[in-house]
Amino acid sequence: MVSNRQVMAMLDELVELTTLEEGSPQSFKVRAYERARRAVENLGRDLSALDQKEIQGIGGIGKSIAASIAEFCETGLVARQENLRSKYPPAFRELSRIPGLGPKTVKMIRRELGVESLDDLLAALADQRLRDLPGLGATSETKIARAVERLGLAGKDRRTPLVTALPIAETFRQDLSALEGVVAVEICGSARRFRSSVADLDLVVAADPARWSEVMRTVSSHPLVEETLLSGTTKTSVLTRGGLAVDVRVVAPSQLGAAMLYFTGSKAHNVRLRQLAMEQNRLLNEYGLFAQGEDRPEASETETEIYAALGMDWLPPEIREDTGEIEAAREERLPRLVSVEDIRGDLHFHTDRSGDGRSSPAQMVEAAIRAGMEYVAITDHGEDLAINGLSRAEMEGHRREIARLGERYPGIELLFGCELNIGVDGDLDYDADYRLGFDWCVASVHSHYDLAPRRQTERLLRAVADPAVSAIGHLTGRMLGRRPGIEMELDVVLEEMAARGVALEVNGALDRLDASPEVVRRAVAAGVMLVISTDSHHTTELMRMSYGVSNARRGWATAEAVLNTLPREKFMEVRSRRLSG
Ligand code: DGT
Ligand code: CA
Ligand code: CA
Ligand code: ZN
Repeated sequence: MVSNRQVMAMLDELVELTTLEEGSPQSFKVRAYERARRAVENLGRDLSALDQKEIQGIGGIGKSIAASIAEFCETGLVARQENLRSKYPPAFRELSRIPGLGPKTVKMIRRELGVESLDDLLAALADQRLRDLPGLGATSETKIARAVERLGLAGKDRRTPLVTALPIAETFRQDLSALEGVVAVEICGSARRFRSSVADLDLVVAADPARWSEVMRTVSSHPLVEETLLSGTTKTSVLTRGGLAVDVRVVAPSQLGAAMLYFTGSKAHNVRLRQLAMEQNRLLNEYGLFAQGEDRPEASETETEIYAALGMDWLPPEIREDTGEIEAAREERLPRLVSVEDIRGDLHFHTDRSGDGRSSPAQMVEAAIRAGMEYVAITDHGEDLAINGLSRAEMEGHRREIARLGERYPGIELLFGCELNIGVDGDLDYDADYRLGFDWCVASVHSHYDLAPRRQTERLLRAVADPAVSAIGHLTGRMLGRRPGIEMELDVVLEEMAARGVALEVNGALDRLDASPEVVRRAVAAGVMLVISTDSHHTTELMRMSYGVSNARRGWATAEAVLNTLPREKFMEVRSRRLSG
């Protein structure tokens, strides 16, 4: 049976393919697929239970896309998608994800230079063949080469961003969990450790051994799978159509903890644990922890039992990198990392008053209440963000609406906020006085990603120095796998933020995860407060909080380091103290 998630993956791929075909992400057809994808995302029912007429009745889905969805639900394939796939194979599609290479450009270099893959592109760059093409030049050649390098696209260590990999992992998890005899399906490897990119996915399935072959068959014949790379009785490796490798292992339920521990890694963490076991005359492997010469494990069913037997508390996967976590746990000085239950508020939050927001203020507030938030800062875009922002007059209407909502929902504190755009020289929206009228401002970079680090530093310092600014949003502006972030003198910026009491945002959007864990760790060390925010533009995006939390945990953040773990009264008090200087 086809899941809604699989339909969404199909529509995502059609967005990408059609962008190439039409030569623009703004084309009418591309937008129709995007609209349909959102409609499916927000649909509370299973698509596979509907016929074509009923699908067409869903708002946002037109006749021809409804037919494609019905075709997909029936056959697992869509003719249009198959045609485009053969026209634009995965190796070619990868090129269009490089910043500076739009769909028109990749098609031109294919036509003019025969560039079909990354290797071809690297060769063309090496021979300086791009600079003679219309619209390109030596500068664009350098930019493209640098983007390829910084995205880590070159060579064997090619990685897939978590934002692409996680939905695939979740699809396998759901589909395998539904099988008879399957007790648990756990996403392990670097995805569980929440690295922002993965080389491959690692899944561990605990199942009745009588059902193992059925599990392996289901993996190989999964609709997302292009090719089986390896198939055995307990391990199958497959390649998805998008080119991501997935390793699936089945184990007996009694061995689940040992397998999870082993396949979560990291390798360095595992090596240290095994050494530790050896020093205690024990053996640790993927089947369990064994006393010397024994066949029956001392511990194997849960990770907690194994860690306990080794003399430590369970370690959060996000910090299993051998950067001091094992010593800290053994000496009982491991900090208690922030968890999603600690979070009381969301401080970067949009409504449809921003051009890119998609739910009304009332819907967003109700969603925040459902998510258990005690306070939110509604931070729609300021006027400078050309297509999305609110003029001063619109902001005033918005202010009144938020005040009305505040009266209607006394259970939640609504802060009237703004996401200020940081201009090329650090200038901000509106004027200094007007900005001070907001309850909470997050200031973020949305343009000019290529300035020299010195200029980026100055730009940020100016924004940080503005008394209206409470937090810096998505610090580098990176889009994982698509756009490297800005480069700056990080320590200088963090020092200024600490001095002025400006918080650093950890943005929960999976394609941002900005600030990165490395920056989080340095920020906390520099005395900068953190805020973890969802940057939601729709009611379905509040769940990003858990991603932001995981990313902050990778940077060893505790609840005390995160401002929005404070209860409502305490938070309001701290905020007004800062405002009064
Ligand atoms: P990546 O590169 O993003 O796929 O990162 P991981 O950590 O998922 O690496 P992967 O897929 O090669 O292996 C998954 C886990 O399996 C790894 O985190 C630890 C474990 N593992 C793999 N190879 C070894 C090994 O040679 N020794 C030990 N102790 N563990 C290993
Ligand atoms: Ca992996
Ligand atoms: Ca692997
Ligand atoms: Zn935003």
